[in-house]
Amino acid sequence: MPAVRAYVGLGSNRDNPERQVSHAFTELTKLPHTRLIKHSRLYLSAPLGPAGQPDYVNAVALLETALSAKDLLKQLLEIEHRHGRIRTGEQWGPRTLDLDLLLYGDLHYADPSLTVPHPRLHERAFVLYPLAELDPGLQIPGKGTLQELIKHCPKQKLTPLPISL
Ligand code: A4P
Ligand code: MG
Repeated sequence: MPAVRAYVGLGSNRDNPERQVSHAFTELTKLPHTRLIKHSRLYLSAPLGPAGQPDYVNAVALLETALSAKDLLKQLLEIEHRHGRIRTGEQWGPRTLDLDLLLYGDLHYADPSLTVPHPRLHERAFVLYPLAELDPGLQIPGKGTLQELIKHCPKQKLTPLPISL
């Protein structure tokens, strides 16, 4: 089966976020018909959304997968579930683990159950900078070059965390 390069955004701001994200990397290595090629550093980022929630830890992973985009997203939602993610209904509220399918090859597709590129990717420093760490020359289908998006992205507090051994 031909493999597609897919980028996954990881975010957590509850229950030891660094550990949640690191553990999620391990889970990504276990997905069927999928390889974790590399991941960015972990970043501490100011929350977008309701005030009063803790800072997030964010990162991006690059996968090579033979799963369809829908099957891959299903697997990602299952990992979220295993991390104790409970959807409270509060939009952009705090979460133990959020996995977003940012890009799936050059697929450009919009449906409520799956939209790629992720619809808010271009306005989020916590997604764009880790993506640039992995692939600075990336083209975002329907949105332009990653470097252009970074130039126009709203400023946000974003600090790489030291790599723990
Ligand atoms: N869905 C459709 N397309 C996708 C996709 N490309 N990736 C559907 C993931 N899911 C996708 O997701 C709702 C439904 O969207 C899923 O069932 C799936 O079928 P959700 O995770 O319950 O919704 P959500 O994450 O609460 O809402 P939303 O609007 O997706 O939030 P985001 O965009 O994920 O943002 N601030 C900082 N600093 N760092 C963060 O990581 N994250 C958020 C959440 C807000 N503020 C943040 C951060
Ligand atoms: Mg989400």
